[in-house]
Amino acid sequence: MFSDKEVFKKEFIETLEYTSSKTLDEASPINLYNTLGTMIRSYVSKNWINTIKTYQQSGEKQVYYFSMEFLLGRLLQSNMLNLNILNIVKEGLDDLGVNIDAIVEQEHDAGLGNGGLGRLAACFLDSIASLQLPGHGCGIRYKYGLFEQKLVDGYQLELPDYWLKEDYVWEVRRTDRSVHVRFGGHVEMNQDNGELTFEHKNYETVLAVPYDVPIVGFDNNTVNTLRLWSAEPVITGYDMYTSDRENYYKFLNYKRSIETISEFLYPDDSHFEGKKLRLKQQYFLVSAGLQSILQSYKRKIKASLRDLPEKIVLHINDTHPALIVPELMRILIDEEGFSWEDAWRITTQTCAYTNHTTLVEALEKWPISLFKELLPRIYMIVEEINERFCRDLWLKYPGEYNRISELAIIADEQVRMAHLAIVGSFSVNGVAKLHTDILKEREMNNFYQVYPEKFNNKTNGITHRRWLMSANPKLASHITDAIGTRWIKQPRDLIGLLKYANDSSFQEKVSQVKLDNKIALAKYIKAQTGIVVDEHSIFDVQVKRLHAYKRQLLNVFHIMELYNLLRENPNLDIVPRTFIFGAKAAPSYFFAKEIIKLINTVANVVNNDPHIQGKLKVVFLENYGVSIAEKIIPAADVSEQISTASKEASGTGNMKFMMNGALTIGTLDGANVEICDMVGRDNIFIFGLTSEEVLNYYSHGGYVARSIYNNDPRVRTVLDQLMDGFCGNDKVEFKDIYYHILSNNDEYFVLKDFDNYVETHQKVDLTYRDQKDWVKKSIVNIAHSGKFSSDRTIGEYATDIWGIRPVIIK
Ligand code: 26V
Repeated sequence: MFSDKEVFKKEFIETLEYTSSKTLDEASPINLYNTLGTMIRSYVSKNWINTIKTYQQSGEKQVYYFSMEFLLGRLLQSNMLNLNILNIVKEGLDDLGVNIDAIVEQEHDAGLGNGGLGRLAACFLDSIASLQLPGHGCGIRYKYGLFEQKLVDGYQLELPDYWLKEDYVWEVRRTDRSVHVRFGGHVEMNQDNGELTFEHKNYETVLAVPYDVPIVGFDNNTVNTLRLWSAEPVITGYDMYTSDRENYYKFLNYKRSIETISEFLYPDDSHFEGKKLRLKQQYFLVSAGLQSILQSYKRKIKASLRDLPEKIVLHINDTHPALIVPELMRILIDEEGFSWEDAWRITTQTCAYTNHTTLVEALEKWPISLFKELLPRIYMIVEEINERFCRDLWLKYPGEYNRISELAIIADEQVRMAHLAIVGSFSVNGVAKLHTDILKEREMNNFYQVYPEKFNNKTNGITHRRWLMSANPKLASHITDAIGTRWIKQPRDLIGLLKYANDSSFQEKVSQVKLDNKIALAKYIKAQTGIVVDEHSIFDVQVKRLHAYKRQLLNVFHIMELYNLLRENPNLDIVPRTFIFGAKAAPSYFFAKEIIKLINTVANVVNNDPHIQGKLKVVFLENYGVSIAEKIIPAADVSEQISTASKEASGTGNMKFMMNGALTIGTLDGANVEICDMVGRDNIFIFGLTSEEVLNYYSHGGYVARSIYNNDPRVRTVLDQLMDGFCGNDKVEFKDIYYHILSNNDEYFVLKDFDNYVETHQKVDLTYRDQKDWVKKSIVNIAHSGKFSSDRTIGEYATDIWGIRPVIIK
């Protein structure tokens, strides 16, 4: 490690010359980025090797977190922060006349995830390493991450996210650790000394090549591994050098078809589609990951596979990697010669599963025909798991056909992945208290009755290192000035800020930081969109994926209502507001795309109407992702967390905003409930139906959206404006929204919650006028945000589920 900035500067110049053959004057920003990245990567390599060795020698149990998504964002700044060298580097670069932010900005976000689930996985890796826990990530190295969003005339356009076009400095290709994954073919059963054996024949082999990314812990020497798998053809000399043209083209086709497996991330996280390629991706991840784990287990740990549950845990992040259950069974039975009973004991004591959604549309159910054709041996195993499970159920619930068919893993010609994950795991957890209660009492109640001991809650968290220390360094520094540094390793200590909630000098500092962050965001908005926003207006932000249940629509309807009021009375006394949106819609989710167009259409009208005296601005920032979030969240005054109660499993944006001092306007949904419990009703703006009320309406009816339309003139005006070309739009442009609300009876209760939402926004306005009161509430939020650090969450996973302990790396 560089001991001081002089050493750093010298090494920086040397590395620059070595990596780019350029001097500082000649170097491009990307040259500078590669130089710094290469330096940091090489600094971590000693600790990386050391961590792997120490884990091996310690014989401690390790967790492998299997996830189809890791939404890492950029790594340069967070790695420097975790290595405690951010300041030395910043000062050294300043001396050299180089701006560190300009270098950091060069890194392309690793967008290997859709949203909440993928970002959670990334926060978890950061916390696992920072708590010195032996744990690693297992994922896919997609060639294209989540699409890049462009707005053209207010419409979303998707461009491929070719994030690897520059070398990715953090990865190390490990060809020597490649494994084979098999697809298709058929299974032959044989009798061997009275034992049934299974032989997989005529399969297609795919080479899985791992790329390892170091995961650097905070101020410790731990460097864990995120192993990302890439699909390649198995090349033999014959394939390569054949002189036969036809064979050569065949080979090229084959190569392409193999490489498709790790080509792109599926961008639709709202709708399950039974796509063969997606199932291929899932098995590819699971089989490659598991083979490599077991190979290293055998190489390093002298124990028998019988003891696997004492040595490793396989975590299943949502049902996407649930094939790990039958894959482990396959390896234990077919390759290691275990009996079914022993293999089942080992498997079910090794796997643990997290559920991240109760939306039925997102539940994975694979058609048997597709499953069987692609994974014949795995299908046989799933069938056997199902038969044995149903037999047990029959003993528990004799004669209850309906109950048993509801619980079955295979039914209606489909394989139900959630059922497989629950039956094959020793732990099933939800991601917030309310979500877990809904799983236990409703969505998975029949499973809860069978396995009450498996169910538990682990409320989500976010890494305060990225989302506070790195994204909002000025706030972090004021916090440290006030309460010392202990909060950095013990985020719960942020509670010490409560003492300062009424302290004028601290309040002033917090207000000033917020203003500075708003000025910086205003600059970004101007540069990106040309829109000028008033940094003294309330920055009211909703950034997250676009989904009907997240109700961006409720937000827009409120803006339309405010605008209508201002049109009627331009002198209306309101605190000026800037509404900021960021959201990607799944490419085939037409309703969501219509909402993006609506936001932009309303923005266009509002921002260009001189009558309203600039009291209202609406901004849609394109291509929302991790790095843009890091700019937006520290500048927010108001955090919009307005999902239909019961629908948002947890939410994690809510926690990021709170930690940065924004006040939440939200429903009692997901982790909002726990945020509310922590800060108290005085420090959060809660509105809307409760989850119980929503679920009651779903079960028993009784809600008629049209009667609200008929009786509330504000609602009628807003809805009619969708259809009368008021926004200068084509009259039928927003008809789907209109009919979704009025003809389909407003599935997500937008109209039902409208009145209360508007009223609650009036409270926001009134509260903001008393700046002292506002900043006090803001400090109370920051003070209570320690609970929502992913360090707390991971601590709970480690003790309650994984049974792993910290290992000190010297
Ligand atoms: C589903 C699918 C369907 C097939 C294609 C790709 C794909 C990708 C993701 C998903 C499931 C998405 C589930 C999800 O992201 N849940 C979110 O998880 C967050 C972390 O626990 C939580 O905070 C959010 O409330 C929850 O919506």
